[in-house]
Amino acid sequence: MIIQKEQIIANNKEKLNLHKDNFDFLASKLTKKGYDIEMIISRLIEFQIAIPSWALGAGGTRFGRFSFYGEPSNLEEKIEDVGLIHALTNTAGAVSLHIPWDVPNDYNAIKELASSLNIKFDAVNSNTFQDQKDATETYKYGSLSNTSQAVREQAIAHNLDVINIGNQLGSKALTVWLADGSTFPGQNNFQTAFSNTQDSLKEIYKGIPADWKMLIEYKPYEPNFYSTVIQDWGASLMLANECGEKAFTLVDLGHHLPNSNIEQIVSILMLKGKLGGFHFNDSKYGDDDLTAGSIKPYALFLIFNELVYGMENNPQNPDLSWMIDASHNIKDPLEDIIQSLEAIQEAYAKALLVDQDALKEAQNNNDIVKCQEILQDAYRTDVRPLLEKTRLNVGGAISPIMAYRELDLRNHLIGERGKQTIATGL
Ligand code: PSV
Ligand code: MN
Repeated sequence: MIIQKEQIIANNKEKLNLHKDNFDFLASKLTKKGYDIEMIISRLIEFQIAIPSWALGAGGTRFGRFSFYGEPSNLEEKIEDVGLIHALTNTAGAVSLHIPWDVPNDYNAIKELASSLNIKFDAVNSNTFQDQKDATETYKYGSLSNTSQAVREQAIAHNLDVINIGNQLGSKALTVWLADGSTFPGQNNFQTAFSNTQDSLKEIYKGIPADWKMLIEYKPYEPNFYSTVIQDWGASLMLANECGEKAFTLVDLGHHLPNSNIEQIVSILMLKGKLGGFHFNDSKYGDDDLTAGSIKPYALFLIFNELVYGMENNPQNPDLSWMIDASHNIKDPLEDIIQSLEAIQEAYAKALLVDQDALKEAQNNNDIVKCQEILQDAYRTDVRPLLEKTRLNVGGAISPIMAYRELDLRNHLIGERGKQTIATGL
C-alpha cells in the first residue's frame, strides 16, 4: 500500500495550530540564544536512516513469535512498508537488504519501486550464520573463521555474491556480521579463528568496488556464549586496518557489555577515520534489540554528541551508514520503527544544540560543573516541535505515530495482504 500526500496533509490539519504555538515558542527561545534554526532543520532533513529489510515483520524469541498480521511477504512489500514509514517521517530514505532473504527477482522493477518512494539502497548484509538451502558446507562451526577451507571459501563466495547484488541496486557498502565463535572453552583456537577470519575478509575485500565501504560489525556474545571471533571494536578495527582503507568498524549499540562507554568508542574511531556505520537499538541487559531511546535516552544523546563532534571535526572519517537494527517482538514493527526514528532524530537535534565552543572553554578551564550544565541544557530542551517542523517542511506528518493509527494503516495492510503472511528475517 502506498500512502498519498493528501492523506498526510489532511491528517496534519487539526494538529497545525498546536504545533505552530509550540514551534514559535521554541524557535524564539533558541534564536535568542543564538542558534541558527534553519541550519538545524536542514541538517535534520539531510539525516536519513536505513530500515533493515528483515525487521518489517514480527521478530520473536526462541520461545515464540506473535505476528501483527499484514506482514510483507516479499521484497516489494517490504519496500512499500519502508515507503510508508518514510512518507510519514521523512527520515527513512533507505533500505538495507539481507541476502539471501531478499534477493530481487527483477532488479529494474525493484529499483523503480524504491526510487518512486524516494528510497535508496544502503549497505547490503551477508548471511553466513544460517545454512542455506542446497549449500554443500555447513556454518555450524563458523564461516569465515572455520578450520575447513571449503567452508571458508563458500562463505567468501557468498559475500562476493552479495556485493554483486548490491552493485546492481546502487548500494555502496557491504556489512559483515559473523556469528563465528565458540560456546565452550577449548572448542576453538582463538588465534587460528582470528587469522582465518582476517584472511577471509581480505579475500572479500578484493571484491569491494572502489567507491564502496566494507563494514565490520562486532558483538561480544550470542549465538556463541564463550567467545566471539570479532568480539569488540578493537578486533574489528584490527581487521579493518589489515584489509585496507575501504574497510571500517561498524558500531551496533546493542553489541556491548553493560555500561560500556559507547560514546568514547565512537569518538576514538572517528579520530582514527575508521567509523563506517552505525546500528541503532536500545537494551537493558544485552543485545535486547529494543526501540532506540526507550531505555537509555541520555546515553543516546551523549553518543550523538560525539558523532556530531566527529562529523564536524574529523574529515578523515567517511560519511556514516545509519541503520536501525531492532527486533519488534510485541509491538507493531512499523510503529516501533517510527518510535526509534523519532528518538534518534531527537538525540541528534539535541546534540546539534550543544554549544561546542563553550564546552571546549569549560573543558580547558576544568570547569566540570559548567561542562555538565552545557550538555544537560541541550539534553533538557524539548526539541519535538523542531522535529515536527522539519517533517512539515518536507511533506511529512506532524505526528507520524498518530497519523499511522488514525489512518488505520495496519488494518489496511491486513486487508491487502491477509493475516497469515510471514516476513523473512530474524
Ligand atoms: C545479530 O546480532 C544482528 O542483529 C547483527 O546486529 C546484524 O547487524 C544483524 O543481526 C543482521 O545480520
Ligand atoms: Mn547490527
